[in-house]
Amino acid sequence: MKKLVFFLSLILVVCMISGCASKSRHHKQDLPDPKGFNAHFPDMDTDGDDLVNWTEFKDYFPDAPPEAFKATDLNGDGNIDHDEWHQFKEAHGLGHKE
Ligand SMILES: [Ca+2]
Ligand SMILES: [Ca+2]
Repeated sequence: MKKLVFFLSLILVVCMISGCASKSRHHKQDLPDPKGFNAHFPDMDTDGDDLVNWTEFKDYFPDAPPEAFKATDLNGDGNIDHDEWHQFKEAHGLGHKE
């Protein structure tokens, strides 16, 4: 639970740094706008190995700090796999169409 709170604050910071509020319409005041991270996995996985490494992540989200990548890489193997990405999206209510 503590981890989740940390993670959510991290996303908020990431959101502010990357200025995602300016990219997408901000209508929910109670949540950091996670739409800046609502990417399709294959769009980030540019070399098509079904894993998103830090370089690919950084290419896709140039303003993202390493902490955001580490937080998403749940098992800490240095890559974000499909499952981890989906868990990240679900944690932010992005897994389902609104
Ligand atoms: Ca890849
Ligand atoms: Ca991983």
